[in-house]
Amino acid sequence: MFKKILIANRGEIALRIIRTCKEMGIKTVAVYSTADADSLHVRFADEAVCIGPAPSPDSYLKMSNIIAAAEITNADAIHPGYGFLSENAKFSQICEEHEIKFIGASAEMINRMGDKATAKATMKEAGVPTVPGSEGILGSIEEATQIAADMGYPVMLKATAGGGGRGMRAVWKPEDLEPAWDSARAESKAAFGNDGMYMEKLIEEPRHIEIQVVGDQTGKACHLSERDCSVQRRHQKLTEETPSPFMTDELREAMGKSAVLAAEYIKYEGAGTVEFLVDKHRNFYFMEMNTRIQVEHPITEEVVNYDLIREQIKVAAGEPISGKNYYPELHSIECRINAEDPYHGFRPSPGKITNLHLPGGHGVRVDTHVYSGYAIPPNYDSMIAKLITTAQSREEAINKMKRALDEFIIEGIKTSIPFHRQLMEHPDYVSGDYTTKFMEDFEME
Ligand code: MV4
Repeated sequence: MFKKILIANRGEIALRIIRTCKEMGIKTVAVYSTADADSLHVRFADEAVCIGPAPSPDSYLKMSNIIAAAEITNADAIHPGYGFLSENAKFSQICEEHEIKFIGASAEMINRMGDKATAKATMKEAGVPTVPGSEGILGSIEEATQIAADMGYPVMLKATAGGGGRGMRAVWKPEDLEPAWDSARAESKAAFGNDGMYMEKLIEEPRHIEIQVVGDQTGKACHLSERDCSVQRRHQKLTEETPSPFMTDELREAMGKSAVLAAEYIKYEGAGTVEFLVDKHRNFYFMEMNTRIQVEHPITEEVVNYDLIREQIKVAAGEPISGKNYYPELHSIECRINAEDPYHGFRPSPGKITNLHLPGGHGVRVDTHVYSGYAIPPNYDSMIAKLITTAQSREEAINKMKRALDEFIIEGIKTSIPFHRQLMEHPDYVSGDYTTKFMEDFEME
């Protein structure tokens, strides 16, 4: 087992990892930018190394400084968390070359799942359901036109180097295809240096339901059931829940089996997430595979009683998984509390927290790094806390969420708490009858 792990991240996820390391008797090294000198992950770690100034490219993305910090503190592993370098193949490779265990996917795996057309082709070979569409990258607009005509509109053009909604265009009519082709390729070339595009039949009003998987070094994988992440705004998840209100036992079995099939086919090692699109007939299709721990992992932990960070560390150290799958015994909801103003287009609201009171009580978990007097730096993403409520039923989890949101006091900045409070009373949310289109019609009162 590792003796010392460097956490190459900040904020709540850095704290989350430090907590599990402490429980496992593993020493921890925090890295921080000058803007985070007073951040809690610095205080909670056994050691801390300043790796540069506030801008991420000069600190949390500066691979040389992070590797240097690992060398001088003699860390034997690096946990990247999510975001930053967590899915950076070059960083994974550099860790391997320095004989520092990267607690994440190999460079080869990151590249394979990071190229969306390759990931999809791999899944299709494995026998995982995929959306009908082009066989890989489109060679020309003529080929795109032919495939769209054969499939019928609407279709979805996607950038192979994209993901998370970037470089994607829905096309409803033949005359719109070429302009969409030109603009999507230009956007993808500019953003990723790669203009490879593929095409799929457009799935109307899909749900985003993802399956948590864990694979070990023997190539065995298990699943830990689903998370419904359909409530998103501009491809930013706002709230997630498990079990999905749209799930049935047979759909869960089928999706879980597909996710394990996918992970075992690629011999996936570590914690991963297989994302699916689910249509109104409960057909499910592979969307993307994420090779990192996700923001929303706590709701899974709460309903199956399993520490995902602990399992990531154990698997990275070569330990086998038990092999059994995990099914929700409870219902859990996560609300992402962001320093944003929901009454003004969710625009960022950085600043100093002048007063903070966190909710508590049975079934309430708050994963956060903020404290009263903490100044939120403008350099990083706006999420300041994750509020998770867990209960025997969805109705009780919603009631507990409403009560916890009412208890949650944050003064000095605007937050998305009022949005979540209103969401918990929205008829389509309460009924569970929502899709990825839900936020298009949502209005703050
Ligand atoms: C789709 C789709 C409909 N049909 N693919 C969005 C980001 C990336 N994960 C893929 N996404 C989509 N792919 C086909 N063939 C609709 C979306 C989509 C979406 C998916 C999940 C969650 C939110 C979404 C918001 C808009 C579009």
